[in-house]
Amino acid sequence: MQNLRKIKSFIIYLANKNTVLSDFVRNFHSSEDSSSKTSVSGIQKAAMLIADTIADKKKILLFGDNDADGICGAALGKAIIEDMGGRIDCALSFKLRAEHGLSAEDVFKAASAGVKLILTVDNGLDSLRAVQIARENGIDVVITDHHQTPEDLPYATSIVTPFICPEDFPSQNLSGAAVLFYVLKETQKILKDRNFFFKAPPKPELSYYMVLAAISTIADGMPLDEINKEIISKGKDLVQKKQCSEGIKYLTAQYSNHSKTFESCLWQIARRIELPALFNYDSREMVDLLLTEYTTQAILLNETLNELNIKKGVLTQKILKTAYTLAAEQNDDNVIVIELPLLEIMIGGFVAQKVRKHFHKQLCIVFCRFKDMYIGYARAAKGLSLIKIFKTIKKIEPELQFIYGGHKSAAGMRINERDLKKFSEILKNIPTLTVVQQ
Ligand SMILES: [Mn+2]
Repeated sequence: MQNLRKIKSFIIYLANKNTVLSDFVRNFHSSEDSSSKTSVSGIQKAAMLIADTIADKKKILLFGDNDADGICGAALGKAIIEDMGGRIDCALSFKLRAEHGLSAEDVFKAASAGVKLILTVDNGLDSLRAVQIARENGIDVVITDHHQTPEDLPYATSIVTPFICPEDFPSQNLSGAAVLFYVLKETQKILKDRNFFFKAPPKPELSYYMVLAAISTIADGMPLDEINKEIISKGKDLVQKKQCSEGIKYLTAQYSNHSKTFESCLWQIARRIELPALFNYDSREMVDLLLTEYTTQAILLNETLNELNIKKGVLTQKILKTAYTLAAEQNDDNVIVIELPLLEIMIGGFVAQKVRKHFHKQLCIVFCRFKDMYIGYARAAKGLSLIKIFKTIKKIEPELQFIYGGHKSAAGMRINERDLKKFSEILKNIPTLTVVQQ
């Protein structure tokens, strides 16, 4: 059994290096016992697994997306799990990878570091291959996410999203960080019921970290329903009472000078902490920035962000100019599809949205070539669902090889070099996009 697992891992490793092997791997997997693949959704199962891993002193890898929501989620999760006595490593995704979110490379690293449970925040739903590799290596995977549900779910040990298990959440509009917050709240309850904390639950109380959920809610532009309003007002309250980390105190003091409201202050913090990822740098220092108890560290990290922000401004102007010129040639079409050279800065989503609005289009996709594929950043007008549009294209042309994920009006995709032209043709010819309206 042990040998079989090793052979499987090796084949998957090879497949990672060589795409020709990927079909073989797919067939190899489909012959397996399907019972080992079953995912159970719901907070209870996820919280139980996390609680067991903490209690057994086994190592957890918390894996966040590299945007502000994912970074806040990683900070919130790291702090809460550490407070509960868990052993935890933290990692964030990179924009320039063959896969969005958790990738095969991340799983191999985790396996060699002795990780027993991978817990995702704000990503994971589309990480089919990475999750499969983790399970093959005896690593449990708990996915917490808030993106749209894809057609094929990964074979995680447990999956928790407000769409897949709505009964577990007070709202469907939660940010990724807030989803994790509810999972960890349940985890703490389980450990408390088991008397794991002896006398009292750990300090600070969970609500201390609510400001991180508040930043992520604003960062992702989540609809401000009653629950989200409550999260933000709790965050505001904590900041006013100075019940937050020195990092948050410093950032809110810095950015409230330029902001009329608390929400716009959070918005500015969110855009700042995303800067390293835009340059494809590791975002882990941003987790440190949010959690640090040293003002000096906050000052130094914020200075680095200021420099990156200036660099971003210069590059953005240059890229937008090119994008507008290319888009102007397609002004008669319903949909704009533009290709930019691999950007020095990953602002494809921002450019797509700018172009879409500037040319009054319902949909715009910006593609950047990366190795033998294209990474696509799509933005659509409210009322459309990009996920449904991509599903429709898959139905029209099942031969096209592309993967996608995200939200209704902001989504990402990866497509084979040879399929890009055909994909763009179909997309441009979907009749007025009405077939895919919500
Ligand atoms: Mn998110």
